[in-house]
Amino acid sequence: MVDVGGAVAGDTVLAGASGIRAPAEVFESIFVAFLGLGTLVGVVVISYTLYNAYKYRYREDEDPAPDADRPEVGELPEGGGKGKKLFLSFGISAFIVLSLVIWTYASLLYVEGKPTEVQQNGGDVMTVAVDGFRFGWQFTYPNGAQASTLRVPTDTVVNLSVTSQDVFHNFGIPELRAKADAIPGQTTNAWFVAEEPGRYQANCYEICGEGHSGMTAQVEAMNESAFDEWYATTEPANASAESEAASNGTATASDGTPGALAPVRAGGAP
Ligand SMILES: [Cu+2]
Repeated sequence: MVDVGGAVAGDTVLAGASGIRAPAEVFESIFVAFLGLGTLVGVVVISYTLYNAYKYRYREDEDPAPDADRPEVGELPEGGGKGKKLFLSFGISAFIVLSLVIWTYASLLYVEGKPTEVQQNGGDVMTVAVDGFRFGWQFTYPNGAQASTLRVPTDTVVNLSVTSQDVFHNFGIPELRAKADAIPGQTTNAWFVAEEPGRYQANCYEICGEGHSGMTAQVEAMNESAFDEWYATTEPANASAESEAASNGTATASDGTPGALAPVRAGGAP
């Protein structure tokens, strides 16, 4: 059950087609484990309390336990069997708590180190730079292309390298369990794997001004082939600015109508 370094059998149980457990799955299993154990402990403790409250209820006619070895002030209660019960309950609690701490910590280490590990093993990691500004997000792809919608291929480790151009922001895609601070002059990383094509919403999670609540971005997970097709049409931000400027020039020179630009823009990268 303890998943140190991510090479244990638990790794494959919840893995998608990418063979990599996404943070969403890791956090889901931590949540389910804590919820399950918390509920179990709650049921046991409350039931045992109620059972004892009933068993030792006040009865006018008799002392329910005449020979009971009642605790005295300044003495540790021994309970049944010279403190065995106490020892057992402390022991089980300590075991459960320690197991949870170790398992959770190992899971978090896995989430922290996975993109690096995948890269070191020659796997595909797509790193996208995320730039926060008041009030929006800009995504820069490995080829230098920029967009305001984050398009990603499914079943691929997407590593977000998040920073900010002005004040503190925080980039988060709740459904994919990816979230990172956007701090000017620093980069923070978060990653995710989108297993199914679909649309998600990214939000800002750091109050940053009057436009904070509208500081959202669309995230679109596409089939790998659809993504490749789209990605092939993108070009570096500088290059597209240059080519636009160039076509600007020719358009203006040829007929002098700014309207002639429209088809050029429509055909370019979104
Ligand atoms: Cu913000």
